[in-house]
Amino acid sequence: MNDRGGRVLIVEDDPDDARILQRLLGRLDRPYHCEVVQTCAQALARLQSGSWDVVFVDHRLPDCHGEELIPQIRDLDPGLPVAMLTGQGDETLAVAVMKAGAWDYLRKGDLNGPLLEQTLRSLRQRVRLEAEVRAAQHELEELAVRDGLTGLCNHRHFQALLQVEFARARRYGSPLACLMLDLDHFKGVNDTWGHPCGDEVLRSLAALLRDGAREVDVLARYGGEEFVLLMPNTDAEGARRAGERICRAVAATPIETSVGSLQMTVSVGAATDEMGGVLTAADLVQRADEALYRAKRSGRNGVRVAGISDGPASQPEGFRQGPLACLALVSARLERLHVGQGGHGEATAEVVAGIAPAVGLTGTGLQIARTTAHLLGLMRLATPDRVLHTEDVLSADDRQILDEGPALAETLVRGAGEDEALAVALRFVRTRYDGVGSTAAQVGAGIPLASRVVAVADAWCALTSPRPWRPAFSRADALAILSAQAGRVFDPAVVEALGQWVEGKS
Ligand code: GH3
Ligand code: MG
Ligand code: MG
Ligand code: MG
Repeated sequence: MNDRGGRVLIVEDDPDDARILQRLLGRLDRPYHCEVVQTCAQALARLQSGSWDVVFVDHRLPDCHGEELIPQIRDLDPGLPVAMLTGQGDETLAVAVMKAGAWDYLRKGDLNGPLLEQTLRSLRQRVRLEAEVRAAQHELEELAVRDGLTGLCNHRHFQALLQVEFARARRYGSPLACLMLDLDHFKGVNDTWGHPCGDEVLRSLAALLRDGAREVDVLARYGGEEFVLLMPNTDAEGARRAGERICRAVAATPIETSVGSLQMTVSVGAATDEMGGVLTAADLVQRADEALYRAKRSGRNGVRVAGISDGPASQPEGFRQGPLACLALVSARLERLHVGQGGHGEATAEVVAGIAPAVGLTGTGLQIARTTAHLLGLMRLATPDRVLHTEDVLSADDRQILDEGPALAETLVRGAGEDEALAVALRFVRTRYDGVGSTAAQVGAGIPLASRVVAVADAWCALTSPRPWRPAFSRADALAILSAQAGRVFDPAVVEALGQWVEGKS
């Protein structure tokens, strides 16, 4: 309904009443095109097939009451003005029809030109107001889910969609991949060309990513110059390929800005919910974030996949060329074959790196600890499932097999002429903090720091990964288990640092 009149549907079974209303409408300044129907069924049919600006509904109709029809009209079009025609002196009915969703009512006996004019004016006003409210609501809804700069889904909305996609993937047993993308050296764009130019780059990149994403993917601006892409039904290999495609596309596309065209690159970290230790949607994002960190460290403009070692291009750090480098490569390949429960060395090394700063493990010491973690992962591959996965108390023989791992690694390290400190770290990695059961003199702070850190990281990764006989422990439970053993099995300061690191990531 606009100021030039409009189309009116009159639902009225009394031909005289219908004619009066039609005549009055015809005499108004604005031309109203009227159509009369006699029943509810006819009214609904006409409402569905045409476009209307206002509906007048009689109270008593052959096939239903007006107040039964009104809610059905509301369902069809909540914004369509409906006025009820009532008999004389029936105020109770008037209240009932307003409750049913009518916008106004007219007493047939009072019907005259000026009253009709006034009613239509107030209906028009309400239409305008409702449209304004709807537009404001729409804008609010958009603000709540969209990022203002790029138009992509915002961080908060992404978190909601992530929960939905994660639950869906679990329900249907299909893999869900998460890619974290971060522009390389973006600060340089701001510093050199100014913040507005940086904004242009972010907008262009968002458009580029949107063009490349599938309909089912969820693409969001995660924050600053970080984006996240959720890919349903995508496994680790698919995630890697998608990440590589994005890297290539960004590197190959000059980004046009007001200062000229700029060449940007992105780094990508990918993870899937299929890898061990991913219990919650937040774990998935965290793994992708950690992989992104690796992608940055390995030189940017590339993809790293959580739980999958980097292979020949970047072997686990700390190995020199030689026998150990070969073994590390073999173990990385083997772990790749067992992504579900493998990746233990890699995961442990990442946890080591996470908690190291808080306990003052830096430089060479940190590198030794990370290498120790990788070697433990490698030794796990050679440990029979029977020993790794038993629920029972280990037999003496099995216990020996388990303890042999670090000892074998130590022998390898010495044989390969690697760092003596690495050999020592390996020797003490299974030594309890209180020294119980150890024949060596080293106790507490006498045990190398690298060994104490790896011991905690190793236990944490084992607890938070599922095993055939038990699900993974939640982070809170795993922390509680380790805390209960702090001071006896584990260095309390390292357990404390782990707690802080875990908290910082959640
Ligand atoms: P790296 O390759 O390690 O990721 O380096 P970088 O420079 O991209 O990363 P860093 O995290 O140091 O810098 C990110 C910069 O992004 C810092 C911040 O000022 C800028 N930034 C964050 N949000 C916006 C934004 O909305 N617009 C613009 N123009 N800059 C932003
Ligand atoms: Mg009637
Ligand atoms: Mg960043
Ligand atoms: Mg960046």
